[in-house]
Amino acid sequence: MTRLIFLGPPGAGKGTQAKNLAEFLYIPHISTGDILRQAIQDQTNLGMQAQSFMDKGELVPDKLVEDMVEERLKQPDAQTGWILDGFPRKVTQAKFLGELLINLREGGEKVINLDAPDAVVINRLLGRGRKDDTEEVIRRRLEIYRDETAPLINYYSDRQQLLTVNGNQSQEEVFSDLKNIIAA
Ligand code: B4P
Repeated sequence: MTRLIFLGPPGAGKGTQAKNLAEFLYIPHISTGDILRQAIQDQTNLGMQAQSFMDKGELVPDKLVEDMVEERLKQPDAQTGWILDGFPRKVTQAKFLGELLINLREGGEKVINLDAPDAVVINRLLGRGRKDDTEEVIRRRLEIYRDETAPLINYYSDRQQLLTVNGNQSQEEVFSDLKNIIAA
């Protein structure tokens, strides 16, 4: 069973590659960013609470995201594997996930660290132009990535779960590297 977590700065290609890899492996692509954006569009309670954080490039409070991930991982289609994209984003969320997977009797998840330099990701995100893709908000997201998310690289490396892929290549090259690394 394949359980993968995508780590990396905003714009490294997590969403892009996680979607392609999930289709290739016939497992669900679970993107916390996509679920939150859908909740905002549907004006649900969760969406209304998350919006101001996302607009500023801040992380949405743990409890909201953790409840959302727990509910999603308990769905029938997630019983045969999954790709988590955008979660965990900080050590507290990683600890939550570790405990949740023990409770669900799941394990063996691998973590893919997809990296790319700041200048490259800033350019990509400015080119995409989502609501939270303004230069000021992107810089804030990168700062949060460095402070909160990058420590997860050591966290998962210490647990021998980390695989690293260079995100500063064409989408096809990254996808090819990903297929090789998960097959190895
Ligand atoms: P996300 O939706 O996860 O957004 P992201 O980190 O900016 O990356 P994304 O996956 O969208 O972009 P990608 O690199 O694929 O998070 C958005 C917000 O949601 C966060 O700021 C936060 O507020 C909230 N949130 C989400 N999860 C949370 C959590 N766990 N806890 C708290 N808050 C949470 O691609 C970017 C662009 O690059 C695209 O245009 C793509 O086409 C292009 N691209 C990709 N690969 C390329 C390549 N190889 N070459 C050229 N271009 C490429």
